[in-house]
Amino acid sequence: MNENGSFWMPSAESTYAGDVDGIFHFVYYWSIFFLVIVVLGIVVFAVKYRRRKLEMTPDLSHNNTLELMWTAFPAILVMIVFVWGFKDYIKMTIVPKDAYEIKVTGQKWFWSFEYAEGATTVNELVVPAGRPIKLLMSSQDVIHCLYLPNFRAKRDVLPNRYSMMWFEAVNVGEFPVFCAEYCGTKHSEMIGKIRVLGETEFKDWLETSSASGEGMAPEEYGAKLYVSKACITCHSIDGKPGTGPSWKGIFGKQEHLADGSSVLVDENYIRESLLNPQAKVTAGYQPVMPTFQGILKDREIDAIIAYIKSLK
Ligand code: HEC
Ligand SMILES: [Cu+2]
Repeated sequence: MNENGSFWMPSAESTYAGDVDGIFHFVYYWSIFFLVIVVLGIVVFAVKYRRRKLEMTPDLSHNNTLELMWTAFPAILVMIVFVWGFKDYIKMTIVPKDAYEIKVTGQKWFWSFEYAEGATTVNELVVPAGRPIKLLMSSQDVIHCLYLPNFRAKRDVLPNRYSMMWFEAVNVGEFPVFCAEYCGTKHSEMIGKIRVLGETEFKDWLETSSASGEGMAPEEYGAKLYVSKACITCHSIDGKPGTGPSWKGIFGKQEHLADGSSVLVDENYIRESLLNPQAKVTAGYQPVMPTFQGILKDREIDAIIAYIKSLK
């Protein structure tokens, strides 16, 4: 397996990726082998035994050796695939005890990742290389599926229960993260990336990200969160409406709501829009704003409010 992957597979980046590819190629090439034999057999027999003149088919009912062969050989192959597959499945399913845990939340339509040290990221999973990582996953709404093709890792992410997945990255680099369970209009845009860092780079990253916002002006920090928490995917700051209303000049203005009433856009309205977005839905928009309850800390909400205020 070379660094850029093969024709069939992207590059292998986890400790068990080679095992997955091994069994995949085993099943795959045996299938091609049998496909060729069966198709060739059909063609050769069809030509060789086509009806030419009126003659009786010889009275052949069976052939013991042949039947034994075509039963035993596939049975052996199936057993090999079963034992091999089960062994690797167990390896991929049982999370190593010393794994570093990261909480993953899927919701329409982005991923968020929370670290015990306090850092949270949106659509960017940062992990150290050479250390088993346990992902503790759940969904805020519908079923999603976290898919890391380079790591041969994929598992459904469900509302109301946890699912788990682990992997250990072998190389430093950046690789894609997808949602592999159709989850609504923007399912195809539920894309993130996984950034694998060296052990010391990861420590540094974790330290700065967990303390982020300190020493920054609130609106400057808010501008950063606007991008890193993915508000930018639905809200513009130049007045153009997107999936959600633009933030330009909304602070202090009367906003029309879907139920016909109106409300003043102030600190409390913005806070409520973030934590309980469906409480007051802006007229002309679908109620698709995800809740950021549990994702944004108070400090971050304050910074976003300061940023929206600054967008005159
Ligand atoms: C998936 C798209 C989407 C994302 C991501 C999103 N929003 Fe929204 N947002 C909406 C929609 C749609 C509305 C209007 C409907 C409603 O009020 O619920 C809205 C409304 C709002 C409002 C009220 C605006 C007004 O004029 O009434 C605020 C404030 C807001 N969002 C802030 C945020 C922040 C902050 C983030 C990022 C942390 C964010 N949104 C991420 C879709 C989104
Ligand atoms: Cu999804």
